[in-house]
Amino acid sequence: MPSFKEIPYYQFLNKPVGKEVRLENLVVHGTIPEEIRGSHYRAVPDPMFDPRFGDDTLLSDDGMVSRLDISDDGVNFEIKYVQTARHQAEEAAGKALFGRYRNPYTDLPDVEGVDRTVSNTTPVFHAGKLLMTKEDGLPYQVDPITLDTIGRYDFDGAIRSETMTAHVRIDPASQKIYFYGYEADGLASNTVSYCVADANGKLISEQFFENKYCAMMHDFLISENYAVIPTFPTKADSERLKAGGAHWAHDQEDDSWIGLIPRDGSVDDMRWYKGPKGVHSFHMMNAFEHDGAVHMDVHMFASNAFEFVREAGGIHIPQQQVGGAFERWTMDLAEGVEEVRITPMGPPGDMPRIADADMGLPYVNGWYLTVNPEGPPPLLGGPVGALFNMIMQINAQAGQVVGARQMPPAHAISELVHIPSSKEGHMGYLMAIVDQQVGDDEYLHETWILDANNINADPLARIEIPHRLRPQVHGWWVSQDKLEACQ
Ligand code: V55
Ligand code: FE
Repeated sequence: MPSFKEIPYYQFLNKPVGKEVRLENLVVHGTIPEEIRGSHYRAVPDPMFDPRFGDDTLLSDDGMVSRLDISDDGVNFEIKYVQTARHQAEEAAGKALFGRYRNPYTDLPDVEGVDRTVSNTTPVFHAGKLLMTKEDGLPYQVDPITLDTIGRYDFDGAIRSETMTAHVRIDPASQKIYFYGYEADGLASNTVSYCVADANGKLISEQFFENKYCAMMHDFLISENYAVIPTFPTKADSERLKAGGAHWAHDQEDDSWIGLIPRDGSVDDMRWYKGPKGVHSFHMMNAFEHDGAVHMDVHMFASNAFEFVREAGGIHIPQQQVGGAFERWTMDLAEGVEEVRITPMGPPGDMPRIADADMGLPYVNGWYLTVNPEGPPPLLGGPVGALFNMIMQINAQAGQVVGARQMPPAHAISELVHIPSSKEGHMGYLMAIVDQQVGDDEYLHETWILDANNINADPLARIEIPHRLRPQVHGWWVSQDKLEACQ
């Protein structure tokens, strides 16, 4: 069994922290605006035990839930493991029991039938519940105040899908939550569930459709009338899994597809549009309808952004050479149109963020992160090995990048959350964890709060987090009002 110390992926910022932490009365530099009261939740993968295999573990690390709580009484920080069945089984055994990423055939026989999901991708807050999601299973519900795990969440027994992805979309007007699960009825299956729950979290619709192939469908979008379902040719295969191989292999030669489902209608009315061959995207910024078309703004890559997924498909492209762009994909609703139309909007990047109030609607402001090829070298860490060091600001109406903030040398920035402002004409606030390398294996961490009206100004506030942190995946902002309403 390889140890963390021998696996390149677990070095630098990716070194496992391996424990729960609570820190109180954090030091704040500057002033936290009075309208920022609430909690910043983050999903942080952090493995408790050395993995049984060394090469594909980056997405299988144990999920932890992190909360930065900002109130009139001060700022506190806490991080706890999500008590998944998998985490509990391994903790009881004192070692890793599960095998390769999404391949149960490689698990030790002791854990046959135990839920393999690690709840490490997005903390989703809806209808007063905090759900820790991972696309290979159902979420785990966590108490938003204590961070204690309540249990596996199956919508009061209503959901039939075996999976729910980590990217959901909440309609700002109705507060309905739209989501889906792929491999919905088993490993490497083509069956996808499409689900809607109402503002109270009650599942009101679950339908199933067959996809073009079994694809890694990480994120999707809603527009006013459609669910926008992207399919890119990163594929699973049962035979490969049975032989103990990789769950995913990218296929550079197959088509990508966008499916439009009438958002509150039937999957039988789904319409498909063909996109370019071989491309892949993890995250989409927003979709909206305009001039008889559905537009989606998306972070596209020329291949899968994960090296282990490219390599499994025999694609040997060094990480820095994958290539991509921030693009607008347009699906014309006129009869007879069968292909997407693509317009470039900006340099490649990822981790898009918009205001919750803009979801699915024509919008102006959006932000994302990138590694500036002309900037200082990025910090090492995160799932692809290099961390982001630049914030990009877009104007979606103009269809272009309108601003950028370069992080200082030896700094990295994690995914932003957006916090709305009640002030007229104010674009709100952006908040994220910032890492700084101060020695070979020494780091400082702060939460920065930026004024979205001027992302290049000094942060309004910097909150010191005096403990080693591992890079997060996604985050979620929940206002104090919403937290109090669920007590
Ligand atoms: C991603 C992350 C995942 C996963 C699949 O960022 C894709 C992409 C942290 O888990 O399981
Ligand atoms: Fe994601």
